[in-house]
Amino acid sequence: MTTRFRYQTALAVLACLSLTGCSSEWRLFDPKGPVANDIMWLTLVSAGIMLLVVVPVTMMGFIFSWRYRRGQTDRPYDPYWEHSNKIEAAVWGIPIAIISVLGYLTFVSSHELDPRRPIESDKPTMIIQVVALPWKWLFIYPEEGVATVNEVAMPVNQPVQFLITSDGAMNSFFIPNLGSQIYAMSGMENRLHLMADEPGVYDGMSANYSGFGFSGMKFKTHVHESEHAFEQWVSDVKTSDQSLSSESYELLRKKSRDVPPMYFSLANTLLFSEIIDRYSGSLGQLSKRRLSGSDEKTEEASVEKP
Ligand SMILES: [Cu+2]
Repeated sequence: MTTRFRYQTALAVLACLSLTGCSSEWRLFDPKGPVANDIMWLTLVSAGIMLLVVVPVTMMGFIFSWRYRRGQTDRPYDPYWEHSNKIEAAVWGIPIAIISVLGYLTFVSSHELDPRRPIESDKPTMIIQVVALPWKWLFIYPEEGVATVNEVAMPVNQPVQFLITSDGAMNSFFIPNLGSQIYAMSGMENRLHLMADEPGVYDGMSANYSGFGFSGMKFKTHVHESEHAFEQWVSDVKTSDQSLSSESYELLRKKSRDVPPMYFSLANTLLFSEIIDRYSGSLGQLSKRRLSGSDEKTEEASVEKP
């Protein structure tokens, strides 16, 4: 590598850093809810504690190589030196102290930030069911009787329980401004509690590569400024001429890329559990048959006869 090339590379890296720095792209450090806020502080505090080792060691590298450099005369020269209680205390004591503090923080925050732990609030928790489809996100609001694709909405300061599954490949449900990512897996129901404390529109994504159309598998999270505004949104969605039933779901679950937001009224309130059941053993086979309308029962009945 020539000096000139090195210089140009350094400039390019600096330019990239200055372009991304301090913008809203740093979503993990721009929390809009209690969970994301706790995660940000946990990250900063842990990184800070670990820097207690990195910074002094880096400085010692420079200081020692200067203090004990060849040719200096005011420091003792001791080539047979072999033990120091001070150094032993530092190299064992500091790591033990750091691991203890980090261990304590990890233990406490693992319980406090447990995705299954409901968020304390005087409001009842709202339920949103999430299905990762190839390659789009389906959101079902069982209580409101609506469903959306690639757009999710909630009122501000409303605790939300997301019930998450996948109909196909594994994905990862993630709204960086609101906190914890969690996996979406077929045949399973994962749970995640989140709350937004500031109205706005936040990006959502999958944090787990799932194939060809993955890059377009994004959604917007609309945090409405009041419950009233959210109810207004729900009634807007309800007026959609599209309805989500077991039949229309079959069309929706087909592979498609870069899907714009879609609104549905919800015809089948049990759809979410039927999607999970598809992947789980005999129950799955039954619901699959019920969904497809085919009748293989006669075949099985004849097998059961003695
Ligand atoms: Cu799992």
